[in-house]
Amino acid sequence: MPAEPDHDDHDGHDHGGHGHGHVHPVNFDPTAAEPDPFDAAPEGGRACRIGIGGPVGSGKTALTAALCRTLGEELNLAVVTNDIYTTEDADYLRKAGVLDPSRIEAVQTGACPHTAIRDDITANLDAVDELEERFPGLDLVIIESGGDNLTAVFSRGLVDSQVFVVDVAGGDKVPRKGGPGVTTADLLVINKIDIAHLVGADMDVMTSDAHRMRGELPVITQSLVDTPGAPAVSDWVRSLLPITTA
Ligand SMILES: Nc1nc2c(ncn2[C@@H]2O[C@H](COP(=O)(O)OP(=O)(O)OP(=O)(O)O)[C@@H](O)[C@H]2O)c(=O)[nH]1
Ligand SMILES: [Mg+2]
Repeated sequence: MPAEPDHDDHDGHDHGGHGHGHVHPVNFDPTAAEPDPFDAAPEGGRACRIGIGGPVGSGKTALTAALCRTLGEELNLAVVTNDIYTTEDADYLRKAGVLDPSRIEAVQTGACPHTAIRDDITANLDAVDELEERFPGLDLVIIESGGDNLTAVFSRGLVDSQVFVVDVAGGDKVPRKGGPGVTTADLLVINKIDIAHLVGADMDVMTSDAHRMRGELPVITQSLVDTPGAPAVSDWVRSLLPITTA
């Protein structure tokens, strides 16, 4: 790039201005692309953080367990769970033996779960820091939100990418009801398709509504009963991580 003209202001200090009435940050590069909010590649070598949110009982913990089983051998992995009053989900994951118990941290939110993943993320950031200190070189931290409603999404200050899990039991209307979880999450998972026929949920309607609401963003339908390793979601997670040559 050609050298820029002298940026000094009258007081002799360089404030990054360049003579057209406004100030850019010191390293501003007008030719650089805007940062992609959906790019999960972590900065500075820290662990990639993936949030898993969605309504109560949709299968967030079951998906977290499946990802631990499938990816736990190949990745340096840890989990943070969120529950309102208990440590139920962390206890479940520890008991299920999906990961070394010390790789699982529980946050008790004490209030609406979305507060702890969106508004005041301190407790979750502390839990992630704790895990990163305990396990240097972590590749991935999965943060499971407490069950909430269709408006609950993670702050981009907490996670690099987020998965929103809905299930068929709520009826095939759920995707078209929208809300930021359905429309903006980096991945929408429609879970429990094995029981769709029992609740009269039409999978064609659910998937076409989901794609209509989300544009190019991906949608995965799955049953953790039929495919307990969550292969499609595991592949999606792998696609977010820096390529490693084992
Ligand atoms: N049939 C069927 N049941 C499932 C599936 N995935 C999860 N479940 C069951 O659904 C129930 C709720 O699953 P969880 O993983 O605890 O749901 P959750 O979203 O973590 O729930 P909260 O954290 O309480 O909001 C459990 O009994 C699971 O075994 C699935 O694909 N098919
Ligand atoms: Mg759970």
